[in-house]
Amino acid sequence: MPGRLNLDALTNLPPSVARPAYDPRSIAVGILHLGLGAFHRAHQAVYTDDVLGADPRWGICGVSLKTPRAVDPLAEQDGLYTYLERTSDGVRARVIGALRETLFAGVARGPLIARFADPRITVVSSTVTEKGYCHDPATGTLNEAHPDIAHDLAYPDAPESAIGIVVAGLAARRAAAAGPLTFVCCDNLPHNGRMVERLVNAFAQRREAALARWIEDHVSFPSTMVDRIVPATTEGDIAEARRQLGLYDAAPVTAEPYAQWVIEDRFRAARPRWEDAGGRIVQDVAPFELMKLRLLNGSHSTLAYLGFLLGHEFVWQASRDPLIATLIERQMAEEVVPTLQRPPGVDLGAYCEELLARFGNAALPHKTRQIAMDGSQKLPQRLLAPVRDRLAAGAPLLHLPLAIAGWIRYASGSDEHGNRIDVQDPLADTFRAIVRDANGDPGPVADGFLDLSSVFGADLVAHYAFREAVRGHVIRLFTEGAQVTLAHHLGVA
Ligand code: CS2
Repeated sequence: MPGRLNLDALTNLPPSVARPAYDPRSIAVGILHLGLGAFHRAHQAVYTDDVLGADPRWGICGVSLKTPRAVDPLAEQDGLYTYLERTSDGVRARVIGALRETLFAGVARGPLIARFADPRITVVSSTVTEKGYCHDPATGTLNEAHPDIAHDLAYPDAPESAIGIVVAGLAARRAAAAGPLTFVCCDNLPHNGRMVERLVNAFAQRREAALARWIEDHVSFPSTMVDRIVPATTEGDIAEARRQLGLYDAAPVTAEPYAQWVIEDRFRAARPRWEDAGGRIVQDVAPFELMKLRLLNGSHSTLAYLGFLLGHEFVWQASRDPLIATLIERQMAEEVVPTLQRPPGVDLGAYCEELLARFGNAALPHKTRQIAMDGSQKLPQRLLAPVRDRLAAGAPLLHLPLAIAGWIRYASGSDEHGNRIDVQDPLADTFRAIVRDANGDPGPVADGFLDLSSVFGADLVAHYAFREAVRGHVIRLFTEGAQVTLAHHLGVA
C-alpha cells in the first residue's frame, strides 16, 4: 500500500512530477471558493497555484455545498491533489497546493459564514453549476419557488442554497465591517457576474433593504469566461496519479492542456494577478462569453445528445463520427458565428477548428452523458440564444432546431434500443410526465417540451416556425433514428 499524498510527502515526489513553487505551509487564505468540483480544481486553482510563488496571500478555502464527498479526501491530503494533463503524447502530473482549507457547508455553516467576515479574504468565487444558482433559466431571475430558495428566505440564518449562503455571508461581513470584496462567478452562464449580482440583490432585498444597499456599495460582480475541458475523475485517474507520484491520491483531477480565463476588470478589492498565469483582464467580457457558450458549449451539447443517440459513449468518439463532425462544423460556421461579435485578438475560424481538435482528444474520457445532464439549464444560453438572435435578424434557422430536437429525444428518457436513459435534470419529473401523457406519440412529446416556458421563454414557446422546425426533427428522430435523421438533414442520405 503506497503512502498518501500530503504535505509531508511533498519533498519526496519523483522529479518528473511538478510541485508547488512555494511552501504551502506559508500561504495565507485570501480566496473563498464555493463549489469544490473538478472544474474549479483544474482551472481557477491551477491559475492561482501559478501566482502563489510571487504572492502568498491567495490560498483558497474551498467549500462543498451539497456533499462531504469532495471535502473528506482532500482534508486527509492537506488540500493537496494531482492535476493530470492529458494529450495523445501522454499524461503530465502536477501537485497543486493552492487549496489551503476545505469546508463542507452542511456541517460547517458557522466557520463558512465566519470566512466571509474575514478581512483578508477579498475574493469569493463560485462554480456551483448552472442549476446551483436557483434561477429561472429563461429569464435569469431568482426562482423564489425553488425549494432551497424558499427555505433560505424563511430561515436566512440557516441557508442551504448558494445565493442564501452568499447573502448570509455578506451580512456577516457587513456586521464585522470587514470591507469590500469581489465575487467572481465561474459558471457557464451568460453575463454571469451581472446575473449573480441580480440574484443576490433580489434575495438581499427580501431580507433587508439596507443589506442590499451595503452589498451594492461594497461588492462587485465581474463577469467571466472560463474554459477548460475537465471530465469527471475516474478510477483510471487515481491509478495514474499513483503510478506517477508513487503515492495514493484519492482526489486527482484530469483535464486538457488548453485553458482560458477572461475576467471583466471590475474588482472592488485586492486580487491575485491571474493575468501573470495567462488569464486576461478585459473591459468587456461579453464577446468572449458568447463565443465560448455558443461555439464550445453549444457544439458540446449538440454532440452529446445526438452522439449519445448514435451510440457514442465518449465525446472524442462522437466528434470523429462524420455525421456529427459535419453537423457541428456547419452549425458553428453557417449559423452560430454570424450571431457573434468577434472578440479582440480572436480569429473565429481558427477558434472553431481548434474546438474540433479539442473535442477529438482521445486521451480524455469525457462522457457524452456528463455533458447531457441538466439540459434544461444549459440550452437557453447555448442553443436558444443564437436562435433568438437569428430570428431577430430575420436569418433562417439551419441546424440548431435539430440540436434542440436531439435534447428532447434524449430527455424523453429511452434510447433507440428502448433502454432507459438516466436523465439527470432538475426538470426530470416534468419530462417523465410529458412522455407519459404523450402515450408513445412523438408529436405530443415535442409539443410538451416546447411548451416549457422556463426553458424556451414565452417568446419561443409562441414562435410557430421555430416550434415546427424542432417538432419535425423530433418526429424523425423517434421514427427513423438519429443516423437517418442526420444523414437526411445533411443531404448525405
Ligand atoms: C460541458 C462543459 O459539461 C458540459 O456541459 O459543455 O463543462 C465544458 O466542458 C466546459 O465548459 C469547457 O470549458
